[in-house]
Order: sequence, then C-alpha cells, then structure tokens
Amino acid sequence: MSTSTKPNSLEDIEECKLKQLQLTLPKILWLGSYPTYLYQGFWCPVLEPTISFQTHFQAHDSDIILASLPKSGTTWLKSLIFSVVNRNKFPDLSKHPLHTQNPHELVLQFKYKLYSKIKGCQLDLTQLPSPRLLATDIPYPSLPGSIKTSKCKIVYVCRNPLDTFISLWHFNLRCERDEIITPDMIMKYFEDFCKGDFPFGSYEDHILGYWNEHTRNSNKVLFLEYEGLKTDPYDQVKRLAEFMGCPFSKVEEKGNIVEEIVKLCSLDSLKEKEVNKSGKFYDFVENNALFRKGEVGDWINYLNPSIVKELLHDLQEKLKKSGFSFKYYQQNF
Ligand code: PAP
Repeated sequence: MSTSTKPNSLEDIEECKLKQLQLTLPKILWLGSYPTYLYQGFWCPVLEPTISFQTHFQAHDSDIILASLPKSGTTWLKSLIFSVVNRNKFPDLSKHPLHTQNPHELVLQFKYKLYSKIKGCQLDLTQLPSPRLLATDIPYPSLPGSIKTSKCKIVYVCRNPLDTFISLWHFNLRCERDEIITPDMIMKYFEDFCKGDFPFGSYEDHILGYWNEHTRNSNKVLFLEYEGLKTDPYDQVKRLAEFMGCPFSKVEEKGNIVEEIVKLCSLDSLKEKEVNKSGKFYDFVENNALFRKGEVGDWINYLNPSIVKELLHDLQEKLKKSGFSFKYYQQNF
C-alpha cells in the first residue's frame, strides 16, 4: 500500500473498514436508487450512521427511545412523546414548540442528525435536555448494547403492513431522487416488501424483535399500534405517559390536558402549521410529505385484495407462528 493510500487517522481506518464491509454485504438498490445493505440480518439504507450509532452511543437511564419502522407513526409519536414529557415546561399550549417546529426537530433520529456524516447533521448529544428523547428505526437485536442494558425506555409503534407499505410508497414518490419511480411500479415493490426487502426490515422481523422484548419485559418496551392510537387516542396516550414515568394526575385528567395534547398532535392540527406546510427539515423531502391521509385501510385504494392475500401469506404466517397478532387491525380480505 502506498503512503498516500495508507489510513492515518481513526476516521480513515473506520472509513476503510466500512468500504471493505460494503463490498462483502449483499446489496440492493432500494426503489432503484438507495444502496441498501443486508447488515446483521436487516436491510440497512444508512450503514455508516448505523455502525457509528452502534459503536459510540451510550444510553442514559433516563433516555426515552422511540423505535419504529418507517411510516408506522413515527412523526405522530414524536409529537406525542415530546408533548407528554414536556407538558409542565409548556403549560400554555398556544405557545407550544409544535406550532413552529416539525416533530422530527424535537425528537431527533439517530441516522440523520446524530450519527450522520453529512455536514451540519451532527449534533452534540450532551446538549440535549434530560430526559433525552431520541428515535431509531433499527431492529431490536441490533440496538447498541447500552440501550438494552441501561434502564432507558423504548416506545415501539407498529402499523399494519399494507398501510405501512402504501405510506412509504407515496413518500418515495415525493422524495428527490435521481431515479424516477412511477405509480405503475407499485406491484413490483409490493412483491419485494412481502419478500422482506424493506428499509430496516423485513417488516415481520422488525415487529417480532420488539414484540418479543415487550413480552419479556413490558417495563422496558412499550408496544403501541398506530391503529390503536386512531381508535382510542386518550387511553393510549395515558398508557404512554405511565410507561414513560410521568402519568397524568387526576387533576390533569379533569383539566382535559390529555384531550388537548391529543388534539395538538393530531394530523389535522400538525398539517396546518406553516412549518409543516412549507418547511424542509430533511434535505431530501419537504415536511408536508410527512403528513398525508393518516387513514387505516387506505391500501385498498392501491392494491388488489386477492393478490395481496396471496403475496402476504408468508409474512402473516410468520407473525402468527410467533404468537403475534394485531390487537386493533382486522385484515379485511
Ligand atoms: P417517517 O417514518 O418518515 O417518520 P411516519 O411518521 O412514521 O413517517 O409515517 C407517516 C404516516 O403517518 C403518514 O401516513 P399516510 O401516508 O398513510 O397518510 C402520515 O400521514 C401519518 N401521520 C403523520 N402525522 C400523523 C399524526 N399526527 N396523526 C396520525 N397520522 C399521522
């Protein structure tokens, strides 16, 4: 190796190792353009920040980590977690940060803002107030060890597979990319999804990883369903507050604070904020792409039920065999 190519700093060595790893891992181009690697058994579209997060992150006992697959209700949960935890800091909801900041600004995603190498995307974790509210989409087995061994809490939210897929599909149509994705390609990508090709998936492995940990230790992992939040937001938000160690008092409940937080964080409310209509927090997409319909069962408008039934069979069987079933979502095909 010539001197000029010799790695000479820790960063160079890490970069070199990463390049070598990338050469050995199976790779797909997710939606035709994102290099996505099969890393530790899941499809990882952000290899470098993931490894950096796994290597360097030290959890605090007071941390609250939101975990979810893309398009499962992350934005909603970010706004709810932030509002519930900080309700005493912002008692006047008319001056709440959600009026001027996108929920993703208030609860940072490890992959983009904390362990990304992109300039301007590395924030100092020591600056975050306690409890630190953070979010990840990597599967449970691949979380950094300190998240598992510390007393920090994990809030997991899942969504039925069909609406999750459709939501990501629409989001990708909105993302700025080199490759053109057109609506007629939907079936090809749905087939890939059912085979397990989905960012941070497979879908079923992601759910089962967190579900198993929830059944083992429900004080560590709270398991929420998007559809449950739609059906019964008040009870689910109370569950969330209790789990995070800040239950609503009787006085608060009588004062309708739960209802007010639910209303502030609703899709209709967030969609109307100027920051969410015209702002851009992530460089590849406008904030308004994060707020679409938010409906349960929207997939029926895009996918043929009899084809879906066939393609989804294996995924459903795997969930069933593991003893998992959705509490709130009833399959209607
Ligand atoms: P992310 O993974 O990019 O953060 P995420 O927030 O998990 O996305 O999912 C976006 C979905 O949540 C969208 O669903 P749809 O495409 O089926 O419409 C979006 O509309 C929905 N969503 C966003 N905010 C809310 C909210 N406050 N209440 C309910 N649903 C919401």
